[in-house]
Order: sequence, then C-alpha cells, then structure tokens
Amino acid sequence: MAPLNSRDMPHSGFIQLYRRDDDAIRAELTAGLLADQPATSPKFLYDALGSKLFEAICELPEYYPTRTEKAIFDARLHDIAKSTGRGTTLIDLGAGNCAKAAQFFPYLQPLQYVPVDISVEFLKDAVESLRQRFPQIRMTGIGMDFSSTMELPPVVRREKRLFFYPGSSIGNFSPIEAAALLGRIREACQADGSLLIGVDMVKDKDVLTAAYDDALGVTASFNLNLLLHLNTLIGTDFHVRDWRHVGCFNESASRIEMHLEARSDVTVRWPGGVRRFAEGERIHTESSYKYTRQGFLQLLERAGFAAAQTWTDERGWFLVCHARVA
Ligand code: AVI
Repeated sequence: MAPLNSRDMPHSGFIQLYRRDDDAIRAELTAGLLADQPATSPKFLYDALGSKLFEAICELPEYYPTRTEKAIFDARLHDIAKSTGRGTTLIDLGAGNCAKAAQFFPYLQPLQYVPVDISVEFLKDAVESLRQRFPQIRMTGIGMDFSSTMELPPVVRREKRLFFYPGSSIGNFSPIEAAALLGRIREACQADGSLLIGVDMVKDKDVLTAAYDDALGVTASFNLNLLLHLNTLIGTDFHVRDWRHVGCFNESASRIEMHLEARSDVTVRWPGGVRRFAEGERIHTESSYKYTRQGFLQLLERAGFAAAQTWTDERGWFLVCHARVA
C-alpha cells in the first residue's frame, strides 16, 4: 500500500488512500498457498461476486448475526444514542452501503460522517443519497485499509470521534490482531472518543455450525468463489469442482473455521508457484472468533477502553458494546 498525501488532493468529499499493490498480493498469496498449513486471508473472499454472496448469506435463516444485531439496534436505538451522545464525528469502519450507521443519524445527529472502506467506489452512491437526506451532516468517504492503519486524514475532525464497527467483523481477526486493531482505534479516539462495536457470542455448536454451513450452500459458494478470485488475482488454475467447503466450530480456539478441502489429489499451478494437494488436504480461508461477554470486555480493557455499556438479545447470541477511552 502506498498512501497518498491527502493535503495534495482537492477535498471532494472522497479521499482514496489505499492503492492495490499487486506484487505484495502475489507474494502474500504464494506464501499462503505454499505454507505447511495452507491459508489465505479472509479479505480475499470479497471480490464483486463474493460481496454479493456475503449479502445473500446475511439473508439466510441459519445466519443469525446480521438480524440479531439489527434487532438489538432497533430495540435499543435510544439507549445506545444516549450513551454515545450527539454531535459526534461518526467513523464507520467497513461502511459498505452505510445503511447500519444511517439508521442512527436522526438519533445521534453527528456533525461529520466518515464512512471508511477499502475503495471509495463502494461508498459513492450510498453517500450521495445520504447527503440528500441529511444535508446538515458533513460527509467524507475514505478509501483505506483500516486493518493496517488507522491514520485518518486531517479533514476528519478530532473531536468526539465515535468509531462504529458493527457486524462482528472483529471476529475475523485473531485475538492478537483484534487487540492490535482495537489499540489503534483507541489511539485514534483522542481523549473524548469512543467505540460502538458488535460482537458475536459463543453459543450452541449446532447453531454456530449451521450458520457457516447452510442448507442452500450459499456459504459454500462464498468460500469456493475464493478459488475463482485467486485465479483472477495471481493466475492459479484452481477448478472449483475439485474442492469442497468445510465450515466447523473449533471449540478450543472458540472460532468457526472455514476451509476448502481437496476432493482428490490436485496439482495447482500459477506463475511463480506450484503445489500438490493430497485428497482431504485443506486451505484455511477464514476464522470467525466467538467471544464471551467477559472475554470481549477484557480485550477492550487491554486495548485501553474503559468498562463498556453493553446490550444483548434475549438469547444472549450477540453483543453490542459502547466503550469510552479509559
Ligand atoms: C464478515 N464476517 C463478520 C462474517 C462472519 O460471520 O465471520 C463473514 C462470514 N463468513 C461466512 N459467513 C459469514
């Protein structure tokens, strides 16, 4: 990634800081595919088709996190807004279509809304239509990879920063990576900042497994599509039919794991690499960590946040936390 200097750019309401580095991507994927335990980062699940398949996952009966979090937001909108306060600089991490944050606008009345995603192209349509509805809120879309840096350009107000990170996306980082990311958010918060975050909870193994191995096979398609994305990105010659989706709960690590498993002996070639996978061998494509309330609050505290206010659903399946800096 080669960051641009935002001071050099005319302020258009959108700032693209992330630049794709094809050599770095090739090196990362080659190392992952050649490793003793092959693995790829979950970020590669999201090409155009992968993003659509993820949207479909959120509609599945088995995939409870999206609708459970929404039910908590709907039921607790007033309480959450009371806790976060008004006039904030609302920084929406992984904003996508900006819909989750937008539901809070009438209650939070932020002074500035800063949707952050890897590409401002994802944000443009959503932000334009929000601008019509909420002309009083200053909106600045930022294209950046916030998993590697939280350094925001000077156009983002420093006062009353409220970071919004819903959807339990924090679960796709290992606890060590999650602690580092939360630490960077804490740094970017200043003294009067805070974080509103959604986290998926540990629960019955069958409920968890079904959410990541649904009857329609949408999650399987989402996972297998990674192979098509890798073919495009680095020229591998994966055949989707040679692989099967595996979604399982690893209890000792408290995480769902997604893997792609070779259906028979397969040799995969790409410019710069070749690997023979034996039948049954797997590529680890995603982890989704599940927390207890206490475990997550400890993580927040270690990152420099004070005791958080929390809200959950009646089954205790999902947690929404509002944490201020300590
Ligand atoms: C984006 N993230 C929080 C999802 C999750 O539940 O870990 C990604 C996902 N993978 C399979 N289904 C959904």
